[in-house]
Order: sequence, then structure tokens, then C-alpha cells
Amino acid sequence: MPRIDIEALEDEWEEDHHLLARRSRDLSVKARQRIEQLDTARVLGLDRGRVTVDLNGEVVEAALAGTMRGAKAAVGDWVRVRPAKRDDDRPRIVAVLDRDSVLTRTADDVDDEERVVVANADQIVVVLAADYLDGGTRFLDRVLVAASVGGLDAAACVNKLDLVADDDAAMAEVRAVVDRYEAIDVPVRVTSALTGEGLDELGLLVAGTWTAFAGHSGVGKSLLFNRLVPDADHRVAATGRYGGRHTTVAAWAWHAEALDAWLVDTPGVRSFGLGGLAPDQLVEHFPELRDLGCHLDDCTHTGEPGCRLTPGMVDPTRWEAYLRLRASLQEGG
Ligand SMILES: Nc1nc2c(ncn2[C@@H]2O[C@H](COP(=O)(O)OP(=O)(O)OP(=O)(O)O)[C@@H](O)[C@H]2O)c(=O)[nH]1
Ligand SMILES: [Mg+2]
Ligand SMILES: [Zn+2]
Repeated sequence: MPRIDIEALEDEWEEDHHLLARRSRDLSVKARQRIEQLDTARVLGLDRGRVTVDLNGEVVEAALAGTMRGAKAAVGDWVRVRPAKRDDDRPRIVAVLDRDSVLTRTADDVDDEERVVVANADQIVVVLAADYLDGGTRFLDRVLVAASVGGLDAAACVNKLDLVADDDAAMAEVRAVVDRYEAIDVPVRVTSALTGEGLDELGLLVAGTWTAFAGHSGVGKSLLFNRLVPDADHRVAATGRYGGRHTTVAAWAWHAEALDAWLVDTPGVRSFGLGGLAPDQLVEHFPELRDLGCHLDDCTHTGEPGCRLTPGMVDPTRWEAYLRLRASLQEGG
């Protein structure tokens, strides 16, 4: 069911078409039928009241209809668009269609206001900086949970390889991260957006899909994006240092023609909250715990008598991540 205010929409139509102010139940049916006859478009970007959409292959600017009060569209959403009534007007979005997938986050684990990062994407690629893997993998562990909840695939990209290429210990850490996540079927690509290393492999990962990039500020999402979509020319931070720079301020989707892909650059965030999730649900979204073969009902594998989990069955770093997230969600709940 599209998220719309049918009654308000009817009012607007009555005004538009000078319909008799007649309220009957089949007006709702008619309003829905009319919506179904309208074109569908895909949201590429939002900037306050303006919504850029892809309407039958053309990038046009639309606006939310007055009837959409309170309804929110996000990048990637499919919407129904009513044509502009006058030449100087913009097409109006009158409905947001149900989502196939949605990646949401909250400000922290206590907050439960869900913010949509991207709707209807096939895949999220979490970008990590090779010289800051601890923070990056903690972020990745959270996004893997959110992607599992929201029904999209997840992958990782360890970027800035050039910064650690000469450091054997750091390179061993990069390899350990690749192995840890590939073991749970999360593809990991290793790149340097600066030198171009690994970009072909990253391109293959995103080819033919709708993929969003997420990650801390300054990890190189926009530079990677510009490399994959050369005509996009997104703003990239001037220096290679971190410090909560937040160069990208809004999510935006671009077509990477050579890859037949739609790629979404998103603003870096400091934290990726999972406030919408109950602590006991977490276990469902750690594949290695879900597939443990523990047959206790609703087992969280945290000391229940008869639990099948024994030390060594699960990667210790991922196990720590599970316990840490669980504790954080318990504090929030
Ligand atoms: N050495 C090196 N620097 C890189 C690489 N990728 C990006 N950078 C630099 O890192 C800085 C941040 O890059 P951005 O692409 O702006 O980072 P971002 O992830 O988009 O950041 P936000 O938009 O704030 O979320 C810039 O100065 C880039 O030039 C890389 O592979 N190696
Ligand atoms: Mg950016
Ligand atoms: Zn168990």
C-alpha cells in the first residue's frame, strides 16, 4: 500500500477537477486507481523541498505534493508522479511505493527514530580506511546487522591501501579483515582511490546493481565514487586527514554508465545506531550465530544451559562485536 493521505489527496483532486464535493467510499478506490495510472519515478536526491527523480530515464526535479504532509521519501524510493499542471510548475510526488529493502540507522542505540540511508538498494558497501581498521570494522559490524534487517546485501571496501602498503603488520591486518568477513560471505574489496588499485574489482562488485556507499567521514567514499562515476565530480575533502569533516552533506544517486550501475554516495556518519532492534533479535543478524546449529529455542548463545556454542566456533572478534552490540542495545532498551 503506498504511503499517502488518501483523504487529503481527494480534496486536492476535487479542487483541481472541480469535482462535486461528494464524499463517497468509492472515491478512495478511484483515487487509488488514479495513482496507479500515474508514472513511477525513482528518487535520486533530496534537497529540502526539492526532490530529484529519474522519470522514464530523464532526470527531473519534482516536489512532494501538499497531500504528502509528513510522508518521507528517501533516495532510492519509487514514487508516483503527477505531471505538472503548468509549464512553470514541477511534477508532484503523490505516493511513495512500498520498499523492497531499506537501510535505516538511528542516531545511537538508545534513539529509536529511524533515518533511512537508502531505499530499495541491492547492496550497501561499507568503506573502511586501511589505517583505521578497528573503528571501521566496528562500523561494518553494525551495518551488516542493519542490512540483514533491511533486506539488502552488504560488502566492504578497505580503501587507502597506499597508506599502509609498506607496513607489513598493517597489511597483515588488512588480510585478516578480508578473511574474517569473507568467511561469513561478505565480499571485501581492497582499494586505493588515490592510485587506482583495486578499482576494477570494486567495479565488478557493483556492476549491474543499485549500490550505496556508507562509512565514517573521510574514508574516501566520494573519491571512490568519482573514480567509478567520472562525470559525477563529487566534492572530496581537501586533505587526507580525518576529523569529522563531513564533506558530503546529502545522499545522491548517479548512474555509472560503464558499469550499468546506480551508485549512491552518502554523507559520513560518526555512529550507526541500531536503536530499532531488540537485543534478543541481534542473533538473527549474525550469520555465524544464526547458522550455529544450536537448537535451543530463542537462544542468544550467552550462557543458556544446553547451548551448542563452544569457544572457537565463532571468530573471536565477531563474537566480541556481538556481545558489545548486545550490551549496547540492552542499555538502550
Ligand atoms: N591516501 C589516500 N587518500 C585518499 C584515498 N581515498 C580518499 N582519500 C582522501 O581522503 C580524504 C577524504 O576523502 P573523501 O572522498 O572526501 O571522504 P568521504 O568518505 O567522502 O568523506 P565524507 O564526505 O565526509 O563522508 C580526501 O582528501 C581524499 O583525497 C586513498 O585511497 N588514499
Ligand atoms: Mg564524501
Ligand atoms: Zn545457543
